Order: sequence, then C-alpha cells, then structure tokens
Amino acid sequence: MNEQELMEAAAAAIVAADEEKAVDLARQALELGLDPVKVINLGYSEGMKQVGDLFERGQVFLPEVIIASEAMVAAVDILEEGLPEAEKEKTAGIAVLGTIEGDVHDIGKGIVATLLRVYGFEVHDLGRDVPLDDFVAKVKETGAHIVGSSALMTTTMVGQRTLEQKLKDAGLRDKVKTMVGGAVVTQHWADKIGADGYAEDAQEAVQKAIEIAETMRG
Ligand code: B1M
Repeated sequence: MNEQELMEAAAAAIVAADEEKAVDLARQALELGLDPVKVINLGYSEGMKQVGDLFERGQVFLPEVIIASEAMVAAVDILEEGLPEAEKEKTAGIAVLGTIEGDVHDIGKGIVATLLRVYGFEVHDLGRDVPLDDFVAKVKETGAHIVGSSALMTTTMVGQRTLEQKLKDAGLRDKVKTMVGGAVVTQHWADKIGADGYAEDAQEAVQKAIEIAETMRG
C-alpha cells in the first residue's frame, strides 16, 4: 500500500467507524515510516470531516459519530508513538490550552497539545468544556506566553471573543498572546475578535506558536 492509498483507507476506516481497521492502518503507517502528523491530517481527520458532513445531512446519527471518534482517538494514540520524544531540555514557551465552555469536542485540541509538547512547549491542557475564567486563572498562575482555545461549534466560538475581553479585564492581555482554532474558526474570525494567531491544523498551530513565542522573547 502506498502513502496515498493508506490515507484514503484511513479516511474510509473512520467513515466506516471501524476501529480495528483504523488502528491496523496506523500501525502500517508507522511501519512504512510515514509522517504521523501528515497521516492524521490528510487521512483520519479527512475521514472525520466526511463523518461530520454525513451527520449534517442526516445520513449518520450521533452514536455512529461517537464510534467514529473513538476509532480516530485509538488511531491517533498509535500514531503519537511515532512522534519524536518531547524536548525536555529547553522550553519553547508556556501554553495554556482548552476547548471553550459548552463544547465537548477535544480530539483536535488534544493533537495540538501533543504536537506543542513535542516541539518543546510546557503545555497546560485544561481539557474540554472549560469555563472561561479557568483559562484566565491558569494564565495568571503559570505566566503563560500563549493561551489557545479550540471551538468546534458556532455556538461556542463566541466564547473565544469573551475570553479576549476577560483577559483584558484581568489586566493580562498585554502579557499573553491568544491563539484560536477548531473546525468553525477562521482567520477572519481571529482578526475580528483580535486574537493574535489562528491555525487551520495542528502542524500550523505549532508553527504559529513558535513564531509567537519568539516575538515575545524579543
Ligand atoms: Co460534533 N459537531 N457535536 N461531535 N462533531 C461537529 C463540530 C459539527 C460541525 C458536525 C456537523 O453538523 N457537520 C457540528 C457543529 C455545527 C456547528 O456549530 N457549526 C457538531 C454538533 C452539532 C454536535 C452536537 C451538538 C450534536 C448533538 O448532540 N446533537 C454535539 C455537541 C455537544 C457539545 O459539545 N456540547 C456533538 C458531539 C460530538 C461527539 C461527542 C459525538 C464527537 C466529539 C468527540 C470528541 O471530540 N471527544 C463529535 C465529532 C467527532 C464531530 C465531528 C464529526 C468531527 C470533529 C473532529 O474531531 N474532527 C465534527 C464535524 C467536523 O468537524 N467537520 C462535529 C477531527 C479533528 C482532528 O479536527 O477538531 O477540527 P478538529 O481539529 C483540527 C483543527 O481544527 C485544528 O487542529 C486540529 C488538528 O488538525 N485545531 C486547532 C483545533 N483546535 C485548535 C486550536 C488551535 C489551533 C488549531 O489553537 C489553539
């Protein structure tokens, strides 16, 4: 199986909510020496997008989405074993991450957290459905350089704008840079709410975070 075929098979395994197949393909990807991040982005995430489209059209239902996401998590766990060891010597920066309150989608945010760790960030992952005040408190406690929020729904992305305001109210907005992401979030939204960074996927999130951390060190 070549790289392209594996990507397509990985996406298909997610659409079929076939965990065994998804995991088997993840192992094959590592054996073939493929880039785990590329396989996640172009294979499994592509499958999740298709599941989302089918769900929106009423062609699959919530239980199937749950099973598909479990298959994705299991495959990503395997692929993460193929990532280089997290940098322990140096700290690229401190990042606080979480999914906005009211939103339980956390697969993508988890991938972003893992990659940031691999690239040397000290990551405080607050999880999902995170109250906005918890982001603010964690930034204060850790002196974070970056606070990143993920939102997957139009109803929860507005929380990212409120978070900007809460950071200002707490007198922290000039001390911490903000990053936003998640399926419904765009560069346009990031600009509109005054966020410092936006990324479409986890790889881009790491690039942006590194750039942001560098500008903060001066
Ligand atoms: Co739900 N869901 N879901 N869901 N779900 C969406 C988001 C939806 C778009 C599906 C659809 O209708 N097409 C839709 C939202 C519609 C909208 O608002 N526009 C939706 C809905 C409606 C719902 C429920 C309300 C359904 C219901 O109950 N009737 C409910 C919500 C409950 C709640 O949150 N209160 C619900 C529930 C669920 C499950 C629990 C079943 C499951 C989540 C499991 C979990 O996360 N643990 C689920 C899933 C799996 C999805 C879809 C199908 C896939 C999401 C996913 O994991 N993608 C999704 C459809 C879609 O996204 N197209 C959908 C893979 C993941 C790797 O991508 O998270 O985008 P993503 O992360 C990427 C990038 O976005 C980026 O990097 C990641 C890796 O490359 N990124 C960042 C993410 N965060 C970042 C942060 C950054 C930077 C980049 O900086 C800080």
